[in-house]
Amino acid sequence: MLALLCAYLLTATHASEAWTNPDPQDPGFGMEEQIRDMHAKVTEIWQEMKQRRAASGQDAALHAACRVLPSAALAAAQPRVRGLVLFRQLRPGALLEAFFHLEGFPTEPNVTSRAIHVHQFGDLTQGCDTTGPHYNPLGVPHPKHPGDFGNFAVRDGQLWKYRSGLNASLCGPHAIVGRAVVVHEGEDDLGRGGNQASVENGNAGRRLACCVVGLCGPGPWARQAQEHAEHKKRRRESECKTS
Ligand SMILES: [Cu+2]
Ligand SMILES: [Zn+2]
Repeated sequence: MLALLCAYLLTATHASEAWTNPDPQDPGFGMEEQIRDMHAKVTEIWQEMKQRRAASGQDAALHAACRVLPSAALAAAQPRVRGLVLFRQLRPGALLEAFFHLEGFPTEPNVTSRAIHVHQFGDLTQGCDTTGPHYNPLGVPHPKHPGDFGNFAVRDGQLWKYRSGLNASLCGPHAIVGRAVVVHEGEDDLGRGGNQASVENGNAGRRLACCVVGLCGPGPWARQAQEHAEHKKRRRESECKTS
C-alpha cells in the first residue's frame, strides 16, 4: 500500500511541476483535470491508511515542526528572532492548525505586526534569502498562496499565536513539508499595495528568520498546547493586575 502511495505521490508531484510551469509544446499541457483526479486518489489512499492506523489505536493526525532561527544573511543590527512553529492536520484534506511562538523582536511600546509565509525551498544555504519566492503551486496571486499565514501581533518582543483554518497541507502533491517558513520584518499588505511586489509577496520586507518544515510525532504539539494555555493564563492574570 505504501509503495503504491509513493508511486502516486511521485507521479502527482512530477505532474504538478509540469502544471505550474506549463510548456505549450508539451503534450501534457492543460492537464489540470488529471492532476485533480490524481490528487483525489492520493488523498483517498492516504485516508484509508489513516483510518487503518486509527483503527489500530495509533494517532491518525499528521504533525510537523519548524525550529525558527535568525537568518544567516542578517546585518549585525537586525533583531535575532527564534522560536518554534508547529503544525497539525487531523486528516488529509483538512485545514491546518498551527502554533507560532517566536521571541527576539525589538521590544517596542506599541504592538507591531509581522508577516509569516511558506516559501518555496527548504534551502537555508544563504540564510532565509535562498528559500525562494512564496510557495505557489497553483500560480495564483498573493495572498492566495497556501502558506500565506498573514500578519501576527508582536507584544513585548514576543509572538504567541494559535491559528486554525490555514489553507495548507502536510500531505499530497502540494504539501509544505520540506519547504520554509519565513518570518518578515514588516507587515503583509495582503495584495493591496498597488504594485507587482504586493501580489507576489505582500511587500513584507526583510527576511528575519526561517526554518524548514519537517514531519514529527504528536509530542511537540501536546507540549506546546500546554505551554500556550499557561502563557494565556499568565497574560490574563497580568492584565487583571494592571487594570
Ligand atoms: Cu515571505
Ligand atoms: Zn503569498
